[in-house]
Amino acid sequence: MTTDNTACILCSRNCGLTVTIENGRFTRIRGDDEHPVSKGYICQKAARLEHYQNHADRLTHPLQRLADGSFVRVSWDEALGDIARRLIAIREKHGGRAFAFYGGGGQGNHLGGIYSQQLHKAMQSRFVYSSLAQEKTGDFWVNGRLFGHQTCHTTEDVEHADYVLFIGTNPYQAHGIPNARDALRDLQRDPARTMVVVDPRRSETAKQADIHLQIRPGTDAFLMLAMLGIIVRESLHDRDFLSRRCQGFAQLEQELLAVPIADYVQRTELAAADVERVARGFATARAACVRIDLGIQQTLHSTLNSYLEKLLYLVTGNFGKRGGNNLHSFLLPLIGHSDERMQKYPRTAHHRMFPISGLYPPNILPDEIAHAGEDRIRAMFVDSSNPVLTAADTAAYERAFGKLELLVVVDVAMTETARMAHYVLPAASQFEKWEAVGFNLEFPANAFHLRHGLFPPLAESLPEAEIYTRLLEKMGEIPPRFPLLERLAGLEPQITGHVLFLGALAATLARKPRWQPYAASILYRSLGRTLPEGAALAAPLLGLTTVYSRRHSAAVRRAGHRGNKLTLGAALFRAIIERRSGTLMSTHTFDDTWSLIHHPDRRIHLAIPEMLAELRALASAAVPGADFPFILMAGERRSYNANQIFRDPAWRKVDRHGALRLHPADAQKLGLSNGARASCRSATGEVEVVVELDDNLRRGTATLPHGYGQRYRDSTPTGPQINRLTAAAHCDPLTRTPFHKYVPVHIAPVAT
Ligand SMILES: Nc1nc2c(c(=O)[nH]1)N[C@H]1C(S)=C(S)[C@@H](COP(=O)(O)OP(=O)(O)OC[C@H]3O[C@@H](n4cnc5c(=O)[nH]c(N)nc54)[C@H](O)[C@@H]3O)O[C@H]1N2
Ligand SMILES: Nc1nc2c(c(=O)[nH]1)N[C@H]1C(S)=C(S)[C@@H](COP(=O)(O)OP(=O)(O)OC[C@H]3O[C@@H](n4cnc5c(=O)[nH]c(N)nc54)[C@H](O)[C@@H]3O)O[C@H]1N2
Ligand code: SF4
Ligand SMILES: [Mo]
Repeated sequence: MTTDNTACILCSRNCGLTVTIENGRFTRIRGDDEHPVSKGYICQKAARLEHYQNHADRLTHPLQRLADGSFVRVSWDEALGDIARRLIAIREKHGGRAFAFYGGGGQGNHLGGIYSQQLHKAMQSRFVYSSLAQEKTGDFWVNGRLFGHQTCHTTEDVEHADYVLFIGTNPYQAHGIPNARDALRDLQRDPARTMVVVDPRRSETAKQADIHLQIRPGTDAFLMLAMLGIIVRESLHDRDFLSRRCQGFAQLEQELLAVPIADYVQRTELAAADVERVARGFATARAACVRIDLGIQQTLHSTLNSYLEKLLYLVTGNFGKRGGNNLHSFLLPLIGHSDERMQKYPRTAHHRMFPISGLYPPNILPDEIAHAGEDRIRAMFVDSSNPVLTAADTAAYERAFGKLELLVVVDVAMTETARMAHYVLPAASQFEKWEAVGFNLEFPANAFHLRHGLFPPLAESLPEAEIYTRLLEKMGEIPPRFPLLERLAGLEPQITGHVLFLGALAATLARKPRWQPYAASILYRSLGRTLPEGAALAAPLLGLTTVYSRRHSAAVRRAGHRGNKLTLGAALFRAIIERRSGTLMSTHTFDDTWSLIHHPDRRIHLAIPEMLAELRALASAAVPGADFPFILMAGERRSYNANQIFRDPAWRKVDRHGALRLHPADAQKLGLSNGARASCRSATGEVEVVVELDDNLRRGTATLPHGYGQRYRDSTPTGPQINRLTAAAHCDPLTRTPFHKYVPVHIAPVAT
């Protein structure tokens, strides 16, 4: 029996855990009090992690699919050798545009992504598709314009705010903010602080709120515009902040003054007095912040919504201050920057779609594979993702993936996507290797947690670092050993903090530019050999801590790390390797905000022409068609769903069917009672569901949970495959993020 530290991998909070292990199993899971952010906090889902670690559908060996659809076991050498040959052949014949990558990390595993991104470079492809581009790329695009770079990501200081506006998010279940349930309880208990929730459903969070605005679905853009209109008309905006820190307000102000407030409030079906009260309360609070999520990012006007929620805190000056919204620094770069106005970012062949933050949207992928053009996508890798179930239109994905000349899936389990692959490569689980995430989104204090492996890799499974490095070797991109670098890595770290090694690495890469894209694997194979057992794959962090410590040296020192200009990065690196409960990596000051802005004038550029045009067009926007009687929110976060991370349905303590929730009055009209079977049909497809009555819903809406529909041990799917109902074209016209929370459907009883 051993006790050890790790982190939960089920959502972006990655709470620190203290675990007890007996005979290769978790027997006890608690919060880790030493973790610098979560400080002992966990939710009920973490206790079930044994169902992720040990289950019957874990992959144990590389598999190759035969013509009849069955899989045979092959060796790593055979699998990677054949994959390398086929990739090279496709690259030579069709060029890099024939290759696409999907995924690269889920809720707990982003170190693997550092390695997998070398493969698209080897393939000379920029086509990276990711689930982030079905939720957050509208947000990133707006950040790019406001702050000058799409990596300028904002966070919210809920803990210190007097007034918190939650729009389209349910942190009680979904988390997304530090120690959500404690933070909500603190807000609720303090009479001096106000919590407002905008949600069509009386969610668990809404039940705790001072004010719940039970908005008509899909009308948040109208609500936020009405609030902004009220704020400028009543002169509640922060003139000093706007003139010192922003540009473009005069133009924006004209637009906001023209908002037909009464008309817009009416569209939301909220009471005008409530909207006024919230607009005034928010604008006049000492410190206020906005926290949003999928409820406005996956519904009508999603990119505009991202712009408007940011305007709420910017126009009121609740930015770059305690209790407001803030920029933060990243150690592990979760996202990139790709301004579509520059030519260098390739557009896709069929939809002519551009990347945002370097990512392409899953909604267009089936068309990019299935179209008849010579420049279609022919080969793909999918890693840490199950797009057949999680991207819009499952049937379209099944058809398109069936046409690929080569599909390789890297996963820990046999997923719906893996079942379609030519090769399935078994990854070691997140507790069988050192891992970390780039979800380090706090400000002013920011932490990083490198987890170490708790178990040996299952059977022949390998960490992604090893899989992709071996593949690059098979492709002839890099040699297997780097003797000079290996020698230097071992010689001097205690004395000079890796200075010699980093110098030699830079010289090697300058001499061999062909190797530059593969710095991660080179670090792994050289420096990695000198690190503690299992930590080799964390070697690329030395490069990242070096860059981070140069850029944010004062903040890194404030967090307690010591070193000079050359050695501070190595000191941070060593702290990260050694501290098993996570490391405080930086303590910024609120003044750092202005240097985190990328525009050369260090100001926020408020007027975004595309958004102002869409904002104006809202006035004449029709209420979307009423051919379908219900609006389905396809993908609710509940107490027992966690994306596709669990496959064994036994992990759930409740809601085994993933019920369709419906207002009792609607259910009665349809002749449906609790537990009845019903069909839910959209323009795209149909699923059969079990009904649960829930008077927290608005009439005319229904909800289905995210994260169901997996097959386990060749069973029929457990719970609804919700993306059989969603459509590729039902998405934001600019960023192509899907409207998963606004799916028009019919609901009818099923004869039993
Ligand atoms: N338990 C659990 N937690 C999770 C996950 C999980 O699978 N399960 N997944 C994680 C991931 S990947 C993500 S991205 C986050 C997502 O986290 P959230 O976005 O917070 O969760 P959701 O339940 O998808 O949607 C939030 C709320 O939006 C509301 N909503 C729907 N339509 C509208 C609308 O038109 N306007 C407004 N204002 N609200 C609307 C819904 O009623 C819901 O309460 O959760 C993370 N946490
Ligand atoms: N209709 C609808 N669709 C949605 C949503 C919705 O609300 N409604 N939500 C969307 C959102 S916000 C998100 S984030 C996506 C999530 O959907 P996906 O991008 O598909 O991601 P996950 O569900 O996290 O899938 C994780 C996969 O990684 C595998 N895995 C776990 N550990 C490892 C590992 O260490 N290595 C490797 N290689 N694999 C591993 C798991 O077995 C699983 O197959 O779904 C999206 N789809
Ligand atoms: S699922 Fe719960 S315990 Fe796990 S990281 Fe998220 S909030 Fe923490
Ligand atoms: Mo997500």
